[in-house]
Parts: sequence; structure tokens; C-alpha cells
Amino acid sequence: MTKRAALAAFAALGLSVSSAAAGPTIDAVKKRGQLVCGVNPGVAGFGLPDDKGQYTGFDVDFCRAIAAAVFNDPTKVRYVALSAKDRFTALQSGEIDVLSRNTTWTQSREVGQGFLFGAVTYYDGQGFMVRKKLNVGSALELSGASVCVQQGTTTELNLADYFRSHDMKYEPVVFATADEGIKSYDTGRCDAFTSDMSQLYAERTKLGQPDDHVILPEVISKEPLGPVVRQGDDQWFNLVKWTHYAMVTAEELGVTQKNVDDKLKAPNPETKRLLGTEGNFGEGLGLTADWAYRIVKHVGNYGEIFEKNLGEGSRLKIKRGINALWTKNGLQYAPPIR
Ligand SMILES: N[C@@H](CCC(=O)N[C@@H](CS)C(=O)NCC(=O)O)C(=O)O
Repeated sequence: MTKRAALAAFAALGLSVSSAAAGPTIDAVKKRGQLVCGVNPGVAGFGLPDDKGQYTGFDVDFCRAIAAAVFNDPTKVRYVALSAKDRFTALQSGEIDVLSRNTTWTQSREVGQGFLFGAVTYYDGQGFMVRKKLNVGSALELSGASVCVQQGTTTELNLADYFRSHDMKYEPVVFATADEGIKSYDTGRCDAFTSDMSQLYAERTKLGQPDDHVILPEVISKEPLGPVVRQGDDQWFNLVKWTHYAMVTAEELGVTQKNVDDKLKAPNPETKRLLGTEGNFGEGLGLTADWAYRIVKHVGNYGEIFEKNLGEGSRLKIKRGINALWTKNGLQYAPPIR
């Protein structure tokens, strides 16, 4: 039978093609009874274990959202803490199902390394932090500075580009972990510390005297951060991607962790499709019709997760900025569920 004839036969039986072919990753996750999620070993707001080893953070909540969609239980996750350098081998080798660790979407990480980025969960950009007493108001005044930077990151590459394109000299001081880098900066080993802006706010809280340091205004790069999967499993890729879009859609429709049960009775057709009271948009993902209801019920909508981990409800107090919804002059925009 040709592929087209097979598809026609499926259609005649009322079956969708996606429900006929279960993806290998979702099968493995279900069989294991647990999602294995690669996360940050220690950046507050994104991924950080407490003294009991319990992970919290924006990227961690993304893992919890997938587990909620699959198992109706956000705790069914095993976290694997990964350094910047080791994160891609862990994904490539199958050690983790998904990487949710402040990772920048770049062309070569997809095309060259065989990965796919599900969505942009956080639009970031790279910046610099310096001591106030250095009296520097702009990154353009950093010529000749020593700069602490982490190995295996886009940060390292952008730093080189920035100084080269402005014809400025610098001395990179390269570290394997953020902890080593920030400690060295704190002891005065480098004049500046560079990373994604959001992480600068997080790392500043680790300094002896956080108020003695400023974050310079320049944003020197685009760092679209998001979850990463291996190429070759479209269903899993879709599940990861639509987990994010379900949370953004929930925010857009005013569906929150608190009101989600009431919203099950809402007449709005978009809300009905999101929560599975109309249609079955979970099926093609290998999930039940209430997949998005489970995400919001257990973890929350995009705005709630942002505020809790990074915004007003957190120590970081990061503004939504370009991560606001598109209806509020931001970039967060979800394609329709229909
Ligand atoms: N978004 C950049 C940088 C990501 C990154 O690893 N940033 C460092 C700088 S704060 C980090 O999270 N380190 C955590 C750690 O080593 O504990 C990338 O994807 O390369």
C-alpha cells in the first residue's frame, strides 16, 4: 500500500495518523513512570535545589508542567543537574528526555548538533555586572578589563564578538561553573562578570554585598531560552512545544491555577478547547483531552510561573518586559489550539 493509500484508509476509519503512531519518547516516559529532565545545577529563579534536594525554578516548572500533562502529577520528574558544557551530551545520549536549562536557541545547536528547540520560554540577552566603585556606566568603557565567563556557553562567544567589534581589549577568565565564576568575581579576580541578564540578577544575590554591584545597561546579544529535545521524535517535540503554548494560552484567556475548575464551565470556545471540554487536542500528543487543564491545575499559567520564580513573587523581581504577552506589547504569543 502506498503511504497516501494508507493515510486514506486511516481517514476512512476515522483515525488520525498521529493517534496511530505513538512516539518513542512518550512511550519510554510513560513506561518509566517518570520524566527525566535536564536542569540547571544552581541558578536561582531558573533551577536550584534546596537543602533537601528539591528543585525549584522557572525551568523546573517547565519539567513539572510536562509531568502534569503526562501523569497528572507534577512530581513525577527525575532531575539531572547539568553544567553548560555537559548538557548537550546528556541530551544526545538519551540520558534525559528534555533539557530545560536556560539554553539559548541557536542555528548550530539545531542544525549542527541534531536538536530542536520547542519554543522560547524566556527572551533574554547578555549583559555585564561590575563593582560600583569601578565607576563604569557603560560596557563600552570596559576596554582592558578582565571578564569572568562560563565555558561552553553562547556567553563566551558573544563576549569575544563584542570586544572585537568595538575594537576593545579584554582578558577572559573562564570557569566551568557559575559558582566558581561568581566567587572569583567576588574576590576581585575579574573586573566584570558576564552572562544572560536574568542570570546576572540571580548571581548578584550570591555576592557578599549585592548592592555594591551594578548591571550595565547594554544588552549585547539575543538569548532566546527554551526547552530542547533530540531530532527524530516529532510527537515528543510537539508535546514539549505545546506545553509552553498551553501555558501562554491559559494566561491569555485568564485561566489561572486558582480559577481553572470554574473555567471548565466557561462558554468561551477557546477556553473549552484549551481545557478539553470540547474537542480532543491531547490525543495527537499521546495525552488525554484534559492535558492543558492538568498543566494549569498543577503548575499554573505562563504569567503565574514567571511571577513566582522570576518576578514580583521572587527575590529577583525581574519585570515581564519583552516576555509579556503579545497583547501587552511583549513577544509571548501562542498559535491557536484548534
Ligand atoms: N544561555 C546561554 C548561557 C547558559 C548558562 O549556562 N549560563 C550559566 C551562567 S549563570 C549558568 O547557567 N551556569 C549555571 C552553573 O554552572 O551552575 C547558553 O545557552 O549558552
